[in-house]
Amino acid sequence: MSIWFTEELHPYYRKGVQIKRILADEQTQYQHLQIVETEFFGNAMILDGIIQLTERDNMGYHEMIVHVPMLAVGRPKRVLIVGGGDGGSLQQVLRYPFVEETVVCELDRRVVDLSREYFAASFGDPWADPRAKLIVRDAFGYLDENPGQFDVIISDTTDPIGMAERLFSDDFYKLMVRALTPGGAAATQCEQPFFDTALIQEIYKSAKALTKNPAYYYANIPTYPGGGIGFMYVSDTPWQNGLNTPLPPGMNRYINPEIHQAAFALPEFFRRELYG
Ligand code: SPD
Repeated sequence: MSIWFTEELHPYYRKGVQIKRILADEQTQYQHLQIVETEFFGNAMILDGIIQLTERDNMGYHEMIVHVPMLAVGRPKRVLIVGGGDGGSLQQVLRYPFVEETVVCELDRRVVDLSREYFAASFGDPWADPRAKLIVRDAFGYLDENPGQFDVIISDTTDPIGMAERLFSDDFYKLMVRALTPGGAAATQCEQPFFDTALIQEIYKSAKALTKNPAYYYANIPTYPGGGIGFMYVSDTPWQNGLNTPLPPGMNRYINPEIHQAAFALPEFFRRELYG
């Protein structure tokens, strides 16, 4: 008999993955955290019933949310990851030898602990790198106390539901841009063009009011609704600067120069909605 996990992030759309076994299942202080072994996608993390990552397809997410702003800035030294307790973004940031410090500001310590246990085969142990610093707290306060501190900020969050909703607000974008150094760049988890058009429009409006060169880009991730997810690039520095910067040492599984450029090409219906 096969067991299926079905996700229903949107009331009108469902997707499922076949499960081999449940590896961890607990209610943390903040959320329902499950790690499962799937039939095809390797281990997967599910938070409050929503797939956050799988071993097989997370690379499109983590490589794109990290390398696009990192390459645009050129030689970033200080990086902040908001959320990202699974360590996937941290692993990618630490590939850059010139990065001196990466702060991960994650609310839920259990996400870090269980990820170290169940995703070591994919992410290694980036937390053991002396350049990694974990801060377990809400990102709003941390951003507020750290203006002008970070060359790159990655907002690697869950969906805008419950406690994470504020991370998609104009107030959050203001604090995030304020925490950047001049010429710094941020990239944020920015949802799905088909399902979340209005939200993305709002976020683009905030980003446009705060920086000169925001832009939306997209990656294919089969286990996310609609088969992929987008990111908002937020910076005065054009993302195209990154096309001339070499990727960091180590193996890429998703990004290459062609994908980097093509990710910013948007389907016409959505390009019109976003850029007019
Ligand atoms: N709809 C799922 C969106 C998940 C975004 N968060 C992924 C976290 C991976 N580090």
